Amino acid sequence: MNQKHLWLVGICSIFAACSTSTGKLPAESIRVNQLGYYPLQEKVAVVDSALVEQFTIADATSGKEVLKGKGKSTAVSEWPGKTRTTLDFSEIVTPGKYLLEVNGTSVPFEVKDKVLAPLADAALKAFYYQRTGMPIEEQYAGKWNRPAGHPDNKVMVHPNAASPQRPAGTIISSPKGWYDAGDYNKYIVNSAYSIGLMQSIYELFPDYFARQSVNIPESANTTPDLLDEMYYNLDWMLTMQDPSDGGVYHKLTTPSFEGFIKPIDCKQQRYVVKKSVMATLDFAAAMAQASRLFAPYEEDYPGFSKRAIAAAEKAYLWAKKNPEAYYEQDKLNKEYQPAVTTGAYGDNKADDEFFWAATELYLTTGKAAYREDATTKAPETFQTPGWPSVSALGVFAWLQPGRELNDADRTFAGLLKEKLLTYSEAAISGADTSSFHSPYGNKAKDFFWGCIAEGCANQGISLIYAYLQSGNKDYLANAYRNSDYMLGRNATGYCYVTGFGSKSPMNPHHRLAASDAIEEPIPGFLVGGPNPGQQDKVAYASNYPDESYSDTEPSYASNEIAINWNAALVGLASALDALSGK
Ligand code: 9MR
Repeated sequence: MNQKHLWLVGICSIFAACSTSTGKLPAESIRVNQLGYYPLQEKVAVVDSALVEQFTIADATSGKEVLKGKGKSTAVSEWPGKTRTTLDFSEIVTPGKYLLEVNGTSVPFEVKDKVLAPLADAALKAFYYQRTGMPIEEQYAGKWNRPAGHPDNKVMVHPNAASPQRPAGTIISSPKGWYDAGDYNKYIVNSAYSIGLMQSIYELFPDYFARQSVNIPESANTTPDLLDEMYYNLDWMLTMQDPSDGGVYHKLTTPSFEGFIKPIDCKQQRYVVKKSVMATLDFAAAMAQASRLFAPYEEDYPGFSKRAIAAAEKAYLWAKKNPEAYYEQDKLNKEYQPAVTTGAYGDNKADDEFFWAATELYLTTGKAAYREDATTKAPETFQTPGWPSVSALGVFAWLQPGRELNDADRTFAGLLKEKLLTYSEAAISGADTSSFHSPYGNKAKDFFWGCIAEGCANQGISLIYAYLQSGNKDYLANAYRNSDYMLGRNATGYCYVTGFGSKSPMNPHHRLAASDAIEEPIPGFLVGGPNPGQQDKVAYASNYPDESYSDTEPSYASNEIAINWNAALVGLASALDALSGK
């Protein structure tokens, strides 16, 4: 920077400082959880200014002041020019509507019971909107109804997936399932992982989900809606298993992404591609877990629990025989036509998938061979879940409260618990004085493609397991802080879920929403969020990692929606709602 620029920056910051200390703050600079706070939850706002000395809280209806407090300045952020102030009004425990006033500017917030329940419901309902191969009807979807798209009853075996029983060009039927994301393809790795994460949370809070009703076609049956929704995709996944050997095709896809057109206008041929070890193991894990969870629901899903475990065992056998069958799209494209350029979900480390699959198979069948594999593939350290890193799902399964374990298994689970608690202790350290008063969101490495789900929400979910294992409420409080971050108390001031909050994404990278001629996006979807990679090359307003977000449709790197991200949203919102009395 040259001298002249330095001088200008100096003058500007003095001017900014003076105008903030004396004049009004823009309302935008006051960041709250835009959905509100539970009565017993810690309540904090963050102001994008270092110069807030005091604040007041008034009852929004009567205008009467109910609290006066002082701001606490937070640690200076990693990025220049960003010093913020934290306002703590946790003393407000009475449900109601309030106004937070800072330097003459007011923003509303709410305190209420069940504050995240509508979000948890909408997050699950989002999967219904993503269903392929059936009409999305008005009685369930309101104005977002649409005719059935992508029947997937004439899917072609791609040359890279050819086998003696199914040569290239063989036509198979592989209907149902969810669209993966903003695109229209169906990917086993991401599907199975998303189901695994949601089924884990279901296993934690079965009573919560038994009471939930989100108005989907199966809501009237006796199975909880969450499981009904999982079934719609599990049923598709079963068709992706090659019956001759148990291997699972990596994905069902068009060669290249479709345009921003309606599902019914899509005409490209769809293919199943090479069977991969990742898809096969993730499939095995989710099916083995589903087999346990669906066992009580034989009436609605006759025979499924048995079918699921048989499919899982067959898949696992295939994976043991093909442990290096990675899906390497670029390599395959050099050998086979047509080239496939859609999402790769490539991953060349299978230990975590073996660990998760062996764990679920052991917990469902009790067979010693699976236990042996699970213990040898156990992770060295705890890592929060994400589609390429699924060991946490295995850890969660071992740590399921109330699971009956023998002594040896209890010892093994104890080791995993230690790893989870070591991770959690490090994660929450410093959160109290950090810029956003949260364990997530204070370091550059927190921001990447899909980080609001796979970084922020999944850290929250991990902390919930740590709380349930240890009883330490700090972990739970920090999980709530991550939900505050996701819902508005963050660097951009966005509540990152469509249809929720006062400032939320209007232009997600979502083909269904973009082609439906309805102004509002389909509600209940978590977008990927700030991503300094900015791979989509759209114009971002800032290059700071936590501000690298663009609410524009072409921004696939920061503003897409995806089933794995919504799985994280279902998990965090449902768990926090279920635990809100604690
Ligand atoms: O979630 C995926 C992210 O971790 C990767 O960095 C990114 C680029 O490979 O792909 C993301 O997944 C996309 C998938 O490949 C295709 N459907 C849309 C997904 C969300 O962007």
